[in-house]
Amino acid sequence: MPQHLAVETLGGGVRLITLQRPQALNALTTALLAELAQALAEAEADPHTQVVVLTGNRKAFAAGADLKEMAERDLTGILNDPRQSSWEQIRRFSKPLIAAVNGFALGGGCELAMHADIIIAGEDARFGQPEINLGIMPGAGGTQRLPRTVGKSLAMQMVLTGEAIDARHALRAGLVSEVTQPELVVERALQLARLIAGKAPLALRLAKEALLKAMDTDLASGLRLERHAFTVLAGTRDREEGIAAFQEKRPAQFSGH
Ligand code: DAK
Repeated sequence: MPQHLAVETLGGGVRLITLQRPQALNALTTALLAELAQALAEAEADPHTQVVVLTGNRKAFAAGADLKEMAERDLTGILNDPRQSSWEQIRRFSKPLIAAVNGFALGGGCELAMHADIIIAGEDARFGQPEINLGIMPGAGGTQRLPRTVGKSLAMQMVLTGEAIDARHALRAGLVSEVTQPELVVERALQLARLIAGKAPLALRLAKEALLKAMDTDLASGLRLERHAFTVLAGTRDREEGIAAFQEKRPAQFSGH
């Protein structure tokens, strides 16, 4: 049983993971990250789970790495750090992942939100990379994902000043796709999750892979991957079902084959 998060299997192919260290604004300890990586690995292996929603609480999604733990830990061995392999496992999650963010998403918390495919934010959400204030810099992808998402100037501003941006700014910058009232964030994320979970699993997986590829490759390679993925899907039963359902004016029943 995880101690620092709650995992709920909801109907309709959706799983909800809630970070639960409210006393420390969901700061990411080694143990919490390991539990999260494990929870995602279980969701990955479960054929009935198509989409995962990840959330925190009203005050914080996550306020970054746990600074009490970091004070005791030698950062020079980052490559052998157990947190590194948890981050890598989180990165490899291949089903759609939606972050529902209220309050602080700082440092590793902002980087965790950026591991999600879609971010829905409450009006009071704040995104920032304050590591520079601690004499360090982002270590879980912030310097790479942030500029690819919000552009160079804002990414530089956030990382070099350590100042956070609010939800509206994050929306304008493309870091989040929707802003809602704080109390509706999880509900909206679950609504999207249920919508996505009804689609063909293989198409979801390959579409996610192709879209992520767009963030880190040249156009020609990305288009090659897209063509390849499209060809794979063209041979699936779910494609036949999708087209048949359209013609028969009924909802498609996808099987994942
Ligand atoms: N760690 C531990 N405890 C934290 C915390 C954190 N990051 N953030 C908050 N808390 C705790 C506070 O200590 C306080 O606990 P008590 O003192 O009451 O026991 C409680 O949560 C409530 O916080 P505050 O009293 O400070 O609440 P405020 O509303 O006044 O302020 C705040 C909220 C979010 C502005 C403030 O708490 C704050 O500035 N927190 C620190 C933000 C931060 O600097 N985050 C860490 C960035 S460094 C790695 C990959 C990634 C990373 C590291 C390694 N590898 C792959 C190895 C990432 C590094 C980072 O994220």
